[in-house]
Amino acid sequence: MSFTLLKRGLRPNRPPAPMWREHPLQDHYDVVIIGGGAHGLATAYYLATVHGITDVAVLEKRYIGSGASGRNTAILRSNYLTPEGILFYDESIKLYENLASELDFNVMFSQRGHLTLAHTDSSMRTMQWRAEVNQIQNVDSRVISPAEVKKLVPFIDTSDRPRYPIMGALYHPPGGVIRHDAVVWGYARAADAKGVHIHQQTEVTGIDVEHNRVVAVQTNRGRIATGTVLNATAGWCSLIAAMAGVRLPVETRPLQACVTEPLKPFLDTVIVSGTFHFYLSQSDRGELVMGASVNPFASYSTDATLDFAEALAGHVLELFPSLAKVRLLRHWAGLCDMTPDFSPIMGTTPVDGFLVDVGWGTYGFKAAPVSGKRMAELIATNRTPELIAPFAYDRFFTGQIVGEKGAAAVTN
Ligand code: PYC
Repeated sequence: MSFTLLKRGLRPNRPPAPMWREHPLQDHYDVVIIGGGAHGLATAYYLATVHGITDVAVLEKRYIGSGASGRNTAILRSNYLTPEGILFYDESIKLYENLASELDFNVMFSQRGHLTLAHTDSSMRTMQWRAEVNQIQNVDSRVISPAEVKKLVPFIDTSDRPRYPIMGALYHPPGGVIRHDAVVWGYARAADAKGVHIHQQTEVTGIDVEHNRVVAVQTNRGRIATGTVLNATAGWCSLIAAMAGVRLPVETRPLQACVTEPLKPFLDTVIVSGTFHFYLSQSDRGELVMGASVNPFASYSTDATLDFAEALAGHVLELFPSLAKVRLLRHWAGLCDMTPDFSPIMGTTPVDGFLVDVGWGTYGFKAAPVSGKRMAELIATNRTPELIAPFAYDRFFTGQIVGEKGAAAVTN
């Protein structure tokens, strides 16, 4: 045992140093970011580190990471369908690959490979399509046979017993899982160290706009004058945008997920089955982390429902019958802001100084580093980076949509 470890072990129990500080709420900030999730905190971090803009407040109505950042199933991948989406998520994966050393914080990114199973002729065609578009963009992604699936996942049933037997899969080796809380905490700590103010329990109650320009944000703790506001919320993005008079083409749907009791490690890839409506991975703690599609109705409820758990379990057991006796441990829901084309809305809005990084549907966590970096660039330079230009708000008026529904983990 090293001397330092021994010294720490013998030291009287001291509470760990806080990872970010509390500050009084100032009555002015250069930039106000609404939403203390991975996107908002990443934007604050890149504003401070890359652009030297540190007079920044991140406002979070509960605690940081309490929204979609802490409620997703932590899957990362870049095997999308559109060239715009693939380039964008590929930059995110590259940033994630380096994030632990950049933040000096272990975010536990495990690039264990990602398998999207195909059970029908039409999904085989879509997988082939995705593989080809991915390869053109230099993203490692290929269609593999059921025998290769079995080699990667010995416990999966590749026989013709399941209701929809496995016909092949899209294999994406760079995909994997990450510790989502660590990403939030790592960005928060690094942003705080650069002077960003993180305000938890600070709810936005209004946005003041004068002559079509943002001038202030109203909160439950007071008014903040500012010329730049970024809406980086998930679940509430259309309500926040409405405060500035901006209407978003977004419908909010709950997405449920759950984990089982811990098991010995047996699964070291991420498994997705669109036909059976589930995705599954095993966490470092041994729990199986599972989810399915969004609820079939718009709602702000984060209730977990028995029929979801029942259906999910039935579908997982089709391909993993040996899990029949495994018990569920936790079950929760998060809120997903769905856009008509399943792509996000990033950039400026018709209101000067009011920017958005919203509408992430079920893809948001994967994009936190790249959207943070590129939104920070937009705020700092007043120029929209090429990588995010296709996701502009006005595409819904010009008709230049970026249809990414075909790359959804499961059909929504
Ligand atoms: O797009 O990979 C995905 C995903 C998994 C869970 C929700 N979305």
